[in-house]
Amino acid sequence: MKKFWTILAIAVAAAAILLIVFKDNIFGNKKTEEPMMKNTAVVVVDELYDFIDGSLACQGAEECVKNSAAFLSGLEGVPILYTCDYHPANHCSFVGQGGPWPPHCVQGTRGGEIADELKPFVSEELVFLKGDDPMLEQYSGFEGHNAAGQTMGEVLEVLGIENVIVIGIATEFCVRNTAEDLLKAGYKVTIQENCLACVDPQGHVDAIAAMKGEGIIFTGSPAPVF
Ligand code: VGL
Ligand code: ZN
Repeated sequence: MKKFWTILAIAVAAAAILLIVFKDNIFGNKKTEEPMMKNTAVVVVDELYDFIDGSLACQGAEECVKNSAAFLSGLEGVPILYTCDYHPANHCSFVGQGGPWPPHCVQGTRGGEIADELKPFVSEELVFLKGDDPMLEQYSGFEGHNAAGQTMGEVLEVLGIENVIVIGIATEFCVRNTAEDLLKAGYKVTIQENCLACVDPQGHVDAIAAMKGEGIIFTGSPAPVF
């Protein structure tokens, strides 16, 4: 009889060990079953007509918009935030006011409109305007504001976002500044490299090298034009 109890004890112990070791296989692992994209948002930077076919048309912009639309259409349940350069006609960055740029993305003009291909993914409250102070250049969209006056930083916080995927135009100006502000604010930042366009191809290459050095992650095959 003693032998019976010994064998039973060993069997119970063995079953308990097997249960502990293989519990994820038996019951499923809650952690890895959570959707990968749960804490992720996408930020689409300045995919606006003046940067696509207008006064500041960027290299690779058509390809960038096409790839961006394909990328966004494959997402489900991921907040998609947009930044929009939104300048008054007398903005300090324009050549007429001593700045480096031709007039672009002037409020109320087609040049400041989001590309039609990306419109299906736009939610009004996730559009962040920037560069609307005539005296202030604002490449980063992180402190841009939506119609309700909330900044991108505030909205990302409310949404519980930890990972941000950045795409858009231009690599070496608004994409870089937005990505760097996100990184500084503590987000894990990934750039989808086939969804970029630039003012200057060498500037694009240099900006990517610098961003990689800072800890920004690059994914997606680069567009062949670069
Ligand atoms: C941008 C130049 C001037 C950009 C904005 O979106 O990268 N570049 N304003
Ligand atoms: Zn601008």
